Amino acid sequence: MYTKIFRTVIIGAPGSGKGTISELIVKTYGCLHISTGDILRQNIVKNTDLGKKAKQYIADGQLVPDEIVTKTVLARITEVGNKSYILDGFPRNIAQAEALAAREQIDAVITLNIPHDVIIDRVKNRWIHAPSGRVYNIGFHDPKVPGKDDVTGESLTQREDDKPDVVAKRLQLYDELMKPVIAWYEKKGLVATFKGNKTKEIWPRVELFLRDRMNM
Ligand code: G5P
Ligand code: MG
Repeated sequence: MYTKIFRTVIIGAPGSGKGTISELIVKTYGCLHISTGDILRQNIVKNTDLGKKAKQYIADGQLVPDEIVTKTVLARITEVGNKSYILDGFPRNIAQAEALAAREQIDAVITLNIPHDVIIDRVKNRWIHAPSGRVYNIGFHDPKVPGKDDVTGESLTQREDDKPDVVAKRLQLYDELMKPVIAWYEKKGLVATFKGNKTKEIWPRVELFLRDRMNM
């Protein structure tokens, strides 16, 4: 367990493995995983005001408006307090990056660079347990009982935004909006990029990078 506070942002296209790598970071370094997508989907399941506002944007593969997401994520960071975390899905544009920088000092930015054709194949097989954010993938990380969450036994669902036309839109939006965000963090000397087709090849490199940055 790492004892100093270390704040990491993870950036990557839809389906690139941000959630999967974040969970490995959580298990290895004991930090918290803050995923804006998971927070929004949990609110949709609970039918909260936030969930009602976010639902259509997510289903259409569009960004939820900045003021809603930024307020939500900063509130979550306040709740977390002085703890290390990995921030997954935020920032999504320069305005969000600036709002985060005004509030928090980020120690490292991990970017995942996975070919789009690999991503398109992966998300077809993704199943989730929306209330918890647990993610499965047929043939890569299967649930113990087909179609059921390992912990609760509840039914798994597919994400509305994993339909092929929405995935294509999300990939395009990612390329357009995130290149400037990555360049913005590069100027600050924070970025490490990890290229590959498989999480099992990428994770050992991410682990070494973090170990080095944390001076462990
Ligand atoms: P999200 O939830 O942030 P995305 O699009 O950024 O969504 P996503 O789809 O959650 O990212 P991921 O987390 O990068 O993908 O990938 P993952 O779930 O870990 O892995 C993908 C699949 O591949 C999984 O099934 C996993 O098991 C499998 N997998 C992993 N590694 C391997 C491997 O090596 N091999 C194989 N075969 N499979 C593997 O955002 C969703 C929406 O919320 C809104 C937007 O509308 C957004 O579109 N939103 C925001 N809006 C505004 N501002 C923000 N900051 C927002 N954040 C979210
Ligand atoms: Mg995710």
